[in-house]
Amino acid sequence: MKKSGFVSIIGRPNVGKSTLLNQFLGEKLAITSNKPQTTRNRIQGIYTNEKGQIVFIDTPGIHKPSHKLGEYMVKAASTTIGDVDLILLLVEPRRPGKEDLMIIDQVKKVGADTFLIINKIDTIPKVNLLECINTYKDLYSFQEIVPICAFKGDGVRELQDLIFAYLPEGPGFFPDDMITDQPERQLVAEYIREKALYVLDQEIPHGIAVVIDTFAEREDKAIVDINATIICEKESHKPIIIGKQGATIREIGSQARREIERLLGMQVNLKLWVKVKERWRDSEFLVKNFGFDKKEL
Ligand SMILES: Nc1nc2c(ncn2[C@@H]2O[C@H](COP(=O)(O)OP(=O)(O)OP(=O)(O)O)[C@@H](O)[C@H]2O)c(=O)[nH]1
Ligand SMILES: [Mg+2]
Repeated sequence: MKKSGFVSIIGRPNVGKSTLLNQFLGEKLAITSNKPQTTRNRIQGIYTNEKGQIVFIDTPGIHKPSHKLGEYMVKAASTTIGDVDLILLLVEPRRPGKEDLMIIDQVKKVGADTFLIINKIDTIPKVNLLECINTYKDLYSFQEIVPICAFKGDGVRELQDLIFAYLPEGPGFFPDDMITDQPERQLVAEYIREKALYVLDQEIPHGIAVVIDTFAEREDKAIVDINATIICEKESHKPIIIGKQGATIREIGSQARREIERLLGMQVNLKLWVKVKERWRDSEFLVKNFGFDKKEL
């Protein structure tokens, strides 16, 4: 009998949740960066093999929100906790911080099956790992504790077997060849945001959103024309995003274009624009309009 179920990946910002999702699926479904609060929406990734189907839900990092967008993100993550067959709680291999403890409290309340996933084990000596495991053991009776290195893939295969062992029997929820619920346009917007996070420096990235204005395949040629706008929060950010004679935005555009072409398997003509919407992250109306799920607001 095949197995199937929903598995939520939760944890504080920047622990490697999206990296793990991508590693599982072997595709870039969720953008990643070294800056916290990269993921803003719930992202579904579907993994199917001969054993059955795992529907992963990558979530925004849980933190203390300071604006509407943050509230939305934390809600999107927290509501998955009670709704899934299994929770993967990701942490870094060191002593738990305030946010880790807060998340464990939430997990305790629901009492759902939870694996503790200790990620980034490449960053510490092995002896410290044991200490870390023991500290976490005292905090909650996790069903399993699994050390991994998400970006190299170490431990991911073992984790997959453990997940199947815990999932209930049943048929898949989605077609075998489906790997995500995200529309192409959304993936494209996210790829552009990832490159902006990468190219821009510290302060600006948190305040940007990317909106796809037009997305059209030409009738006579295998070319897609895409117009997208990078929304920023301050007038003073605009020239930084554009750069000297447009150098910065050109760099974001050409890095994004290469990945979008790989995704769509087609030549892409990408045009990027920049617009200012002051304090959009604090505006319910604007957060809604930048592609976030209205149910969560
Ligand atoms: N050294 C090391 N770094 C890792 C590992 N896995 C992920 N990272 C890095 O950690 C950073 C954060 O990764 P993400 O996958 O974006 O983290 P996230 O938990 O999804 O973050 P949010 O979406 O902001 O909540 C990136 O720079 C990754 O390359 C790992 O196993 N080892
Ligand atoms: Mg993420």
